Formats: sequence, C-alpha cells, structure tokens
Amino acid sequence: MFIPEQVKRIAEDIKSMRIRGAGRIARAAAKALKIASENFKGKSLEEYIQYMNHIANILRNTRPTAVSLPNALSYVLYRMNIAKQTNPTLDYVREKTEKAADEFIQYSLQAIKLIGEIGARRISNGDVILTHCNSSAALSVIIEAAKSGKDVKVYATETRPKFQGHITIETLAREGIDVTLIPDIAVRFLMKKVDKVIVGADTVTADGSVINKVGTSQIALAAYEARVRFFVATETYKFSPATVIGEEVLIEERSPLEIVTADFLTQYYLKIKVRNPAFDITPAKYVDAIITEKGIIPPQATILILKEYYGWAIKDYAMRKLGIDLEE
Ligand code: RUB
Repeated sequence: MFIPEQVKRIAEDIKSMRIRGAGRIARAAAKALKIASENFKGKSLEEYIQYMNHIANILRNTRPTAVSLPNALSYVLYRMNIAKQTNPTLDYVREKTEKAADEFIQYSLQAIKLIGEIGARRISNGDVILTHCNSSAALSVIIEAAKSGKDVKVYATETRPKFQGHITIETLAREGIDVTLIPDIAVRFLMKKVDKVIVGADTVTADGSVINKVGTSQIALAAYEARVRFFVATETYKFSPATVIGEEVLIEERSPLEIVTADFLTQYYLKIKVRNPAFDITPAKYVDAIITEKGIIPPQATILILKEYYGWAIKDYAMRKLGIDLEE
C-alpha cells in the first residue's frame, strides 16, 4: 500500500527518537495522519478507511510505551469513524479526519500551556526543584513559575543513556533559570536540598501509577524517604484507557548499543547480557499529585478522569480488542 514519504519519515523519526517525548510523539502522529489523508490517492471511502488504518498501525508500532501515541491515533480515527456513520462520502470523512488531527494538536499545545499555569501556583518562591529526563509538561510548570517572578533553582539529571537531561538544562538556561546538571546516581545524595520533584509521564494507568523515563521510580523512592513532594505534570491524553480493563503497559527495551560499544559486545557476547529498559513504573503511593490541563488531581482520581473524558476511548479500545467494528 502507498505510504507518503513524509509519513514514513515521521514514523522513522519517532522510532529513532529524533522525535521524542510523549507529547511531541502524539502531535507528530496526528500530523502524520493528516499528511496521509491529504496525500490519499484512491477513489473510494472504503479504500480511504483501510489506508488510514494501515498508516495508523505503522505509527502505532514505532514506540510501545507512551500511550499518548495510540491515544492521538484513536482520537483521529474515532472521529473518522463517526464521520463515516454521519455522512459516508469520501470528501466529508476526509475533511473531518483532517480537522480532528488539527484539533488534537491544538488541544495538546494548549494543554501544556495550561499545565504550566496550573502547576506554577504550586511552586513557592525559593523552591529547589529536581526534574528527570526532558518533559515539556514538567518544564512548562518550572518556566511558568519563573516567569511569574518566583526564584527557582533546578537540579536536572543527565538521564542516561541518551542524556535527555542535556536538552532540559539547555532549555532552562535559555530561560535564565538557575540549573545544575547532576548524574542520575547523585539523586539520593542531593535530595535533602530539594523542595519538590516534578517529572513528566509517558503513561498514567487507571490506578494512578506513572510510567516515565527509567529512573523515575528510584527518584520517587528517594523523595518519599526524604518527605519531598513528588509531582507529575501530564496531559490527560497520557492516561491509559486500556489499563481500565486490565491491560498492562509494555516497557520499551532499547538497543544495548546505547550502553556499550559494538566492540565491547563482540568481545563479551558469550559471557554477558546487556539490558536497556527505557521506562519504569512509579506506583501511585509515591505520587503526591498529578498536574493536568484539567486541574491538579490525586493519582487515585485518574480513573475518574478516564471515565468522564475518555469513556469513548475505553469503549473503542474494548470493542477493538473484542474485534467488534465500531459501527455495529
Ligand atoms: C521521554 C520521557 C518524558 C515523557 C514526558 O522519554 O520519559 O519524561 O515522555 O515528556 P524519551 P513530555 O526521551 O525516551 O521519549 O512531557 O514532553 O510529553
């Protein structure tokens, strides 16, 4: 089946992490669906629906952990299916699908802004904040707090093996914020100097557990031990509808070559194994609050948000799992 070059490139960029971070991945996926729709070369509505589902599958298989990716795709495809039921003509369905992709992107950008405004109210003047990896949502809170005149200092972890912490320090330094880069292993040593931890999320499960860059759960434990508040800043489209019906989140394992060289592997390949999990799970009990675009919630309220705003996604997911077409 024909796949536009630009769509192939976006899928490859997500896979190779040139596009990374759960929010960016979600927006890139929605954009790819829009580009695919604009470049559809067939004639019939049936072909179009098949083609769009095929493209969505390619995008869905690029990275497994961040639920923002399948949620962005479902957002667009769900509206495509509704449009098909309302008016089954190619032009109409195509227009509604492209509009849905734009809507998702706009919502996502607005959500990060709102999270910044809502979260910044929780930051006090003089706070020392620790963050991990590179999260647009977490940075939005810190930057907004600084913009509102609060004096904040930030510890940013390197975030091995891919060093996303370097992107974080660059962004914060550009905003004129006092930022110190630390090795991941120094977190517990420095925790006594920290007032608040703020991280992002790739997925939040129905019970309020948070999946984020590997190392996050150790930071949460260190914060818990030191009685330091642990906040998660995330858009609600990182809440996972599939976990409502008991699905587990797959944790991405990346190449050993992000940790050791090919020579090292060849030399030792019979004697050693290398594992490189990219994410881990922080249980809800270590999370003080989740800062979302809809307000600040305790992790246990995740299920309420899922039911209230993403009921359609839970139903959509359950029906697909059972192999039932949405139109039936
Ligand atoms: C990125 C990561 C980020 C979340 C949230 O991992 O774990 O903390 O995705 O980011 P990777 P955002 O670099 O492997 O994609 O708030 O920007 O969505």
